[in-house]
Amino acid sequence: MSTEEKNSNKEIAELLRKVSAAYVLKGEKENRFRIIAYEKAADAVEHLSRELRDVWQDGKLYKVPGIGPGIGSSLEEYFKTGESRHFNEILKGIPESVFTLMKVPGIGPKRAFRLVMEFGLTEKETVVDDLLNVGRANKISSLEGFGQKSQDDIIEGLEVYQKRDRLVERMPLPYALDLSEEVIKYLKEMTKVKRADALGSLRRRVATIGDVDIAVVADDRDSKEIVAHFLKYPGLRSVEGAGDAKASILAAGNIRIDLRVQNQKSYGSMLEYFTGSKEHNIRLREYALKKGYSLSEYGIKKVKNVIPAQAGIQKKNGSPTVPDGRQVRVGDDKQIIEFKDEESLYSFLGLQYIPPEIREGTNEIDFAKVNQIPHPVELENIKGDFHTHSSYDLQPSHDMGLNSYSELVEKAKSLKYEYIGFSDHNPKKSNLSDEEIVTIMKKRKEYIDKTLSSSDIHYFIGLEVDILPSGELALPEKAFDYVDYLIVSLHSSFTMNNAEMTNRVLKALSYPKVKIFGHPTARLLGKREGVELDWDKIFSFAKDRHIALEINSAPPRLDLPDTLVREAKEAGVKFIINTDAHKVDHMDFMQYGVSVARRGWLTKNEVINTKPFKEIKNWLNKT
Ligand code: DGT
Ligand code: CA
Ligand code: CA
Ligand code: ZN
Repeated sequence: MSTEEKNSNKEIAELLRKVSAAYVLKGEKENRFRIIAYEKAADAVEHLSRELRDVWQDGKLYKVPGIGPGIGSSLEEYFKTGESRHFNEILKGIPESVFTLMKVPGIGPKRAFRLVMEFGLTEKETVVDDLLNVGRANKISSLEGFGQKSQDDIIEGLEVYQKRDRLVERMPLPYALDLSEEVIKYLKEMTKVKRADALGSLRRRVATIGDVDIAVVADDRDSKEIVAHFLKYPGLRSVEGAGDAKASILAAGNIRIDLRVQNQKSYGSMLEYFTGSKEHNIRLREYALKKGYSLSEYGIKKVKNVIPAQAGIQKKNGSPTVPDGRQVRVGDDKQIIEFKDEESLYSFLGLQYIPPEIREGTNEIDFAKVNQIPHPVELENIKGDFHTHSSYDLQPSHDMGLNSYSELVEKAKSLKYEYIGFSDHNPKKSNLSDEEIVTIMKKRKEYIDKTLSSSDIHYFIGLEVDILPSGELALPEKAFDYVDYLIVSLHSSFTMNNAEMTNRVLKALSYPKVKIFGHPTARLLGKREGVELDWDKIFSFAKDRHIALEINSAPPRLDLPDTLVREAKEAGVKFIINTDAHKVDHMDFMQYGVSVARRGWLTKNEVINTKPFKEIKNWLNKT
């Protein structure tokens, strides 16, 4: 892996992991809490959907879960000066090649350091090859504390590492979902597989996925056979590790797939554990511990005598029940309490059920304690799509869609929508005079009204308009008469400072008929970071002017990002979830946008396209 872009989340996460490893080297026992803290912080940074540096600039660094005063102040210094004296101090004397070796399966910080020092392998570019040569020359086995078996394991690990072409980037959610469905289908070819679920970040519907986690329900005696079947998955490239009830493989594209097999009796605990997030699990454990329980992927154990009422359980006929009446087995202190499903697990702990999408270790447990987790918006609540591109040629500034208005309408009907909005790109301004554009827009309206005169679902004529660098719109105001609404979007000139960009957007939002700010950060997952805006200003303007922020469901976008969705919600902003379809099939992307909304804690009340037609008309007329 090459060095990461300075100040990117990836670079920062790697840096934090290095510091954690350095503490391991300096004494695992004495530094236990530091090691955990740095790992936690690294995890949090890796899973952020915004750049940490921008979060810091917004003054919200300490709102990131896992970043406390100690790590936070070092990071501030790092962002300000490009270095942190504390990090430098800790990392002093540890060659970079140690950190490279730590990425090899089976090599931890201590062994990496020892091997580098023993054999003088300080070149990080060649350390993997160099160590492989040393191992093949049979020189590792004679080191004190290593031996033949260790040497073989190290060689194997190095070979696996070499085989990975390059470490894959995190992949956008929809692609990972497709892969998981394929694997689940394959696993279910075995009738002994009673149930299989995609867990981890997939189940939480995180915008990008590190690896795919799958859990299977089966009888204990069948687990070996199921693992063996998994290891024959046709897309398999290499096996990373396998045990009796779990295995990890690399599939094509170097995508890692982790499998766990567990029996039905304790599947609830497995679901919870393997869904994560890690941060949520840690908090849930801390919370359970306060009540005298210890939590694992197999169930809950009593760690000391607790008063049942504290744990939210009441005695009924002598044996405890969870509030919804489900029976649980509580035996002696050693006995494990098993949960078939997650509802009973959360309920046992006195918590409201927490939807997977918000299990991110922010404050969901506090909300669940007092029954305040809002009911998340669902795909079934969606009544229409306002961002669709047709094949109607209005000489657009960007790509046209592939299907006609009638075909889009048919698709909307098949999705049981009440209405649809058409938002072709604006006519290309550089090629046309204002008069020509007005004529094109007028003709388009006439065409749509004529074509769809007998349509049995409601339609709105919209347009997606480029926000020019000045903040002006790429559409003359005289053409506004021929639309019901405008979506304004950033499609060019992405590098501007925060203040300029904010003014640009605010200007664009202030035109009449602008009802939607399209894919607000303009990010492209894995390709382009989102633009930086003064979000508080944007949110308050949007709220006052009844402008919806779009949650764009297109797989490479998923924009507005979930963390900003939650902030915007708290600022009182309304949202609209759209697909940006360029053909009818794309209208099925709606589920991904709904996931983003759910991760942002939205209920259907904050999502405009869950409202009936009449309310939509009112909203469009509000200024
Ligand atoms: P990813 O793969 O980077 O997109 O994110 P996740 O959340 O899928 O993470 P992954 O695959 O490393 O682990 C899957 C779940 O397993 C994770 O969400 C929570 C659980 N888990 C993994 N490692 C730990 C751990 O060290 N402690 C706890 N409490 N849970 C863990
Ligand atoms: Ca995962
Ligand atoms: Ca995993
Ligand atoms: Zn579009």
